[in-house]
Amino acid sequence: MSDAVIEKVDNDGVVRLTINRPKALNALNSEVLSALEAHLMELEAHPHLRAVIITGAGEKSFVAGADIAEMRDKTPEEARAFASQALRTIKRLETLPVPVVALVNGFCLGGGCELALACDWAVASDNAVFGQPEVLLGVIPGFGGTQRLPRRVGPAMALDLVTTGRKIDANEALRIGLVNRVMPQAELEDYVAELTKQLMGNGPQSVRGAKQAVHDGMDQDLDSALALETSLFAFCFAGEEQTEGMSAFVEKRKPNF
Ligand code: DAK
Repeated sequence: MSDAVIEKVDNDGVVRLTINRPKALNALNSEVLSALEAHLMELEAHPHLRAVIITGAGEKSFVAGADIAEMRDKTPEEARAFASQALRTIKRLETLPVPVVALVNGFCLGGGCELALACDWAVASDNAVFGQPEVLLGVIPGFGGTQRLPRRVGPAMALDLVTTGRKIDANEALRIGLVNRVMPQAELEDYVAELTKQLMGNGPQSVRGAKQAVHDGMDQDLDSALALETSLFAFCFAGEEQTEGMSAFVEKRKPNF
């Protein structure tokens, strides 16, 4: 497989994917997108997957967007094919049945921001810079930014970002709810390690169910979404995790999931 994306798997089922084009600030070209999709397809079949961390190589950038040089000469048909590949890949990331954490270590622009928006958690270094600067290049966000950004931060702030193309720092990203945490760069890795440890201490089926309820419910009307929640809640009682979790509480011990 291409080394445009590096995969590291640990024994606990935590997989780390590193977008590896540091000389181009990890911009997403076709090679990166194909490599990322191939890794995600493998992970979809991983029997013991517990969490995924996605980051960019180096200390300067998570992903500085889609590759502008590669996009420059595309025809509308080619642009559509490129966007379809990216949308499909980002959707695979979003629908992995485990928590996905974006470890945002620097520039997180355009397609990079859209990639982070598909993750369940975004933890940013204090030097991270966010934005959807596509309008400065004569295009609009094409990897889901006009849809996932308003769902994450609300339509007013999303419109501000996608129509001005302005960049925001990590603290503003935290304030508007684009990221969950901001950490000094030197502490980012330790924080994400702690976070994944905490997530993995919880029942894996419950975490999957909670993620599915939020994701699938967001696109439904409230009554349908509540019915979905009820089904997923009831389903918890069909497995061993609920018995163990509740027994552990009653017996005043830690659950062994
Ligand atoms: N694409 C290609 N190369 C990039 C890049 C990018 N997005 N970002 C950076 N690079 C490359 C630079 O060209 C430079 O390469 P060399 O000159 O060394 O060969 C290298 O990375 C280092 O960048 P700089 O020298 O510029 O580094 P600085 O620290 O000075 O500046 C920067 C960092 C992130 C502020 C700057 O590089 C920058 O502004 N980059 C572009 C950021 C950006 O505009 N990102 C959004 C890209 S547009 C659609 C499909 C997709 C999309 C839209 C529509 N359809 C199909 C409809 C998505 C669009 C985007 O994501």
